[in-house]
Parts: sequence; C-alpha cells; structure tokens
Amino acid sequence: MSRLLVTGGAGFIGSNFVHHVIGHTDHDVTVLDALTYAGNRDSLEGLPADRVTFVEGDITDASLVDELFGQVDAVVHYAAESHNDNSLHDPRPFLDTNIVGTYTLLEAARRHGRRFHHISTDEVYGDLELDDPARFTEETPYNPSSPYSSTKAGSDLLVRAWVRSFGVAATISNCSNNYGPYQHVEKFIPRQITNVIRGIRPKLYGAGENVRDWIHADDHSSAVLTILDRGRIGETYLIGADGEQNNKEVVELILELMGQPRDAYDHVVDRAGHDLRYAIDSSKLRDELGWTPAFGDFPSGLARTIEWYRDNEDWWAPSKQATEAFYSSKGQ
Ligand code: NAD
Ligand code: TDX
Repeated sequence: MSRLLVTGGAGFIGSNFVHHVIGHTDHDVTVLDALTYAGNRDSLEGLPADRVTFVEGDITDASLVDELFGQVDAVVHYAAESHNDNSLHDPRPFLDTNIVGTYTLLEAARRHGRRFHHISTDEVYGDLELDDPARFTEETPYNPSSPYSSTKAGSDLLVRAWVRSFGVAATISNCSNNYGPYQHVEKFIPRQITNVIRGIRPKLYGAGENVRDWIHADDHSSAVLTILDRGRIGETYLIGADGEQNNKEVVELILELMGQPRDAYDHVVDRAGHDLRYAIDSSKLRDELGWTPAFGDFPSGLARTIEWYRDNEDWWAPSKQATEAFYSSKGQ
C-alpha cells in the first residue's frame, strides 16, 4: 500500500487517522470530504503537503469517487453523518451519506478492485442492560436503535454483501465511543469541556447512568492500520479499550480535572430511545492480530483532551454557539 483514500478525513476520527498515518507510516493520503458542518480543514493543518492531498467532494458523487479510486491503492471509509441527536431531528442526510454514500464507494471498489476498509460503530448491536455482564462480540446480532445506528448497520450489511456477491476485498471494524482532539462540540465530552471553559454548567441527559466504552481516537487509528495490514478479508473486528464509564462519572471527572466542584452540572431532557450501555469485547482483534491500545488510562487521556480544547479555542469556538442554540431548543 502506498496511497490511501480516506473518506471523511476532515472529521474527528478521520483527521486523527490521517495524523496517525503520516506520523507512523510512509503511506501518502488523499482525503475526500464534503466539509459538512462536521468537517474542518483546520483539523489537517500542519500535515506535509507533499504527502496529503485534500479533495472537497461528496461520497455520493459517483464520477468523482471513480476518478479518485483510480489513483489510490486502498480506501478507508470514515465519512458519515455521525450524531445520534441530529438523526432524531432530521434522518434524511443519514440515509444519503451512510447508505447511498457507502454503496457508491463499494461500486467503485468493485470496479477498481481496491482494498476497502469500512469504519463502523458498536451501536449497530443496539444496547445492553446496565446490570448485564455481557459485552458485544462479532457474533452479537444486529439490533440498532436510532436512525443513525440503523443506517450504519445498513452500510455494514452492504459491505458484507459486496464481499460475498462481488468479491470486494473489504474488512469492517465496529468501534466504541471515541474521545480525543478535533471532536465536534456537539458530542458529549467536548460539549462538557467547552461548556466549563465558557462558564456553562455541563448537561447530563436523564439520570446520567448510561454507560459508554471510551477509547482514545489514536488507539482507534492504530487498530484500523492493524486491520488494513493483517485483517482477513470479509471479516469484522470489534475495536475497544475496556473503557466503560457511566456519563455521570465522566462529567464528574471532567469537572474535577478542570478544578470545579464535582456536582456542578445539570440534568436535562433525556435522548429519545437512549441506548443504555455499550461494551466491547475486542479479544478477536487482540488475539488474532496482536493489537493493544496505547492509552490504558482514561483519566490521563481525558486530561490531555481537556488541555487540547483549552489550547485550541479558535478551532471549536465557531461551532459552539449554534450547537448550544440547537440543544437549548430541545431542552438539552
Ligand atoms: P464526524 O461527524 O466528526 O466526521 C464525519 C466527516 O465526514 C466530516 O468531516 C464530514 O464533512 C464528512 N462527510 C459527511 N458526509 C459526507 C459526504 N456525503 N461526503 C463526504 N464527506 C462527508 O464523525 P466521526 O465521529 O469522526 O466518525 C467517523 C466515522 O467513525 C463514522 O463512520 C462513524 O460512524 C464512525 N464511528 C464513530 C465513533 C465516535 O465515537 N465518534 C465511534 C465508532 C465509529
Ligand atoms: O450533552 C450531552 N449530554 C449527555 O448526557 C450529550 C451530547 C450526550 N450525552 C450522553 C448521550 C450518550 O449516552 O452522553 C453519551 C455520549 O453521547 P454522544 O457523544 O452523542 O455519543 P453516542 O450517542 O454514544 O455515539 C457516539 O459513539 C458511537 C458517536 O457519536 C457515534 O458516532 C458513534 O457511532
């Protein structure tokens, strides 16, 4: 592999992946990104221009996609509409990008015979009870809850069908909740960090008992590179770093790390259909491909993330006001 096409490379996890690839491999990268509200070219600042090419465009644009597939050796597909709350408000873009966009890329992968890695989420498996000791595995049946997760589930099934029916050389990974730099302020952790910076109290949906399994975005990137390198074609790999925390614990830790009283937050209207708990068993990835996460310690990864938001207000400030206006119109 020498040139990778990274769709959604101006988004949160895609941009972390591009930084990781440039820092840890000798691959070059072409980014294809539509620069929706969630995309930000500044997330790719400082990368070498002779190794990273940026193309503004839509993954549903079949002729552009076809042209770009002809110029690369492999494709890593991050582009998506990614926010559950937005999918409850306006599902249509989720169908267009997550379903039709993935279909458009798969057809190009088929035509050009390109290696394809599809990025997905643990949310395709639905949720677990809070007191259930089980975790998701690659065998857990699909049972998505939201318009977002159902379109991601649909995109995964398209990839599986294109492998089986047309022999596309694809792999899939389903990762748990990511945190780290360059995450949009609509998402839970950056929303609360930037609220505290702005003197706004953090907002916890419902009782705050919902559990998420946190992984640093850089660990997600190393796992994806491992799968691209050594993953078996047609296989799915779950990615997780044993980082289960309930939302209340995360908010209390953010407040403590930012020098505020641990109870200085508000409970707000709960999310409709709010998944209770996600938890990943990543044994297959660890045992079969030898991957391990580098960020073992959630509090220190979170402290570094807080530092990043303190140091990069210019990056997030332009989105903050509109994001909070949207939430407050929903009582959140
Ligand atoms: P994000 O919303 O931060 O970024 C998405 C990027 O895709 C943006 O840069 C956006 O401009 C681009 N994009 C959207 N529609 C496009 C289109 N039609 N054509 C081209 N580009 C388009 O999302 P993220 O959190 O970085 O998530 C990236 C991927 O990882 C998604 O596939 C998501 O389902 C998956 N994932 C996310 C998490 C998480 O915790 N955020 C966890 C597991 C999996
Ligand atoms: O203000 C908030 N208060 C709050 O309590 C927000 C924005 C969220 N929450 C809760 C909802 C969830 O239980 O925090 C948890 C995390 O919320 P999000 O950041 O919206 O993430 P989630 O819905 O869990 O989905 C994320 O992980 C899986 C990503 O957004 C998805 O793209 C990914 O697939």
